[in-house]
Amino acid sequence: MRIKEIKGYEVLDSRGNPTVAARVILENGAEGFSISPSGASTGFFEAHELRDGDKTRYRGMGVKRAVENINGEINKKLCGFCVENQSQLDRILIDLDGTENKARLGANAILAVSLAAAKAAANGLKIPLYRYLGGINAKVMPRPMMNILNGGAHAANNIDIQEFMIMPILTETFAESLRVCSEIYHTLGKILKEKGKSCGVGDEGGFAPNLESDTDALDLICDAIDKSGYTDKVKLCLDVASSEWYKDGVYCMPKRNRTLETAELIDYYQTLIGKYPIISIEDGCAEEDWTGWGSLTNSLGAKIQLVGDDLFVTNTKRLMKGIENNSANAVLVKTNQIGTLSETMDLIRMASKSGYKSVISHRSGESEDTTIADLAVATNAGQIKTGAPCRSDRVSKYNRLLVIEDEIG
Ligand code: 2PG
Ligand code: MG
Repeated sequence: MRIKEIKGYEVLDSRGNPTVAARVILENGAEGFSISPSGASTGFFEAHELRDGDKTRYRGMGVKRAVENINGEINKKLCGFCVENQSQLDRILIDLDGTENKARLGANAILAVSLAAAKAAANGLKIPLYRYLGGINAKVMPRPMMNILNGGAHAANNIDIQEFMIMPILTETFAESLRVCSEIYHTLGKILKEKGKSCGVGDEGGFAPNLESDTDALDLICDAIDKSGYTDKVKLCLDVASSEWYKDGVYCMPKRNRTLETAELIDYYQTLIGKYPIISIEDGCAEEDWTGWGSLTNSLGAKIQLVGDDLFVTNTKRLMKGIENNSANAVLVKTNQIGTLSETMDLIRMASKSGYKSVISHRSGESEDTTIADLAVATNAGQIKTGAPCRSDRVSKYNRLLVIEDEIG
């Protein structure tokens, strides 16, 4: 199955900002189409998202240059290439770019092509993407880690913690997990309404009210779980996104203007875990605070899941450092942090070999692209974080998983 043509497009993401789409067309007529997502609380060490910087278009956020790179150099290089050879195709893209962080062609351009190529191959073979990527071993439906209350960089409210998520732990199917989460989401909406709080939503579809404190948010969510009839059946997960707080060696929560030393922050988590059914904390320490991550993992690593997002940025080199230093015990997986499908799958393999869990994740800026749903099943990752049951950019992934579950049984 040889590539006939690759086309790039400037399209919009869920925040209405430009992003890159790619279409890979094969000589046999099969095609694949994919759209790169885009983050707001981006890690410093992520692959580079190429933007035009031309202030006369989209406030400088246009991606015409990245699209031109697809239509020009990338198309020229990959025309005639056998699309099933994904790792070599990704290697060619990496070498063609020639930089450490994909800054020349743009990780947004490279990723869209990498994912579209995999989809074209799957379509050409007439098999679903999860089957193409995972083979006969693709069989584990992920548990949703569902963000129902937004704060931090994802909402214009007064909450410093970025994501408050729920995870059903006793459900037997994905469909049941989704139903439970959706019911709790609606109960939370009702509670907020009764209290006269805003039911407007943040970037990932979770509610984004102004509240007294972060614990106020946790109390409301626990209340919603109880009122929905799922006490003890649903646990809580947080994405603190603390890289956003870290400055000059201390953590300053910007919205409440509260400053904590690393040890105080870990104590704060200890208190929260003692009081609430929290089973996972993401980015509990900042991307550069390796010492803090060591202490955090020593203190809490045996009790709960500690997920590295900005810390690892889906990069095997950084994950290796984390494994060697006993930092975190799980990794967040975002395809656009690294920029190719093969590198993403390499990371998941490395994590699994080292006893680290993987959580497949969306970005706060998303689209109708559902690749991560297939990726979660293909890699048997077991967990997916893809926002609230609200807004099609989030719901499309859940809906894709419902179809996959129906197919694999
Ligand atoms: C995160 C993500 C996704 P963003 O921090 O985990 O929820 O947010 O895409 O803004 O980095
Ligand atoms: Mg995160």
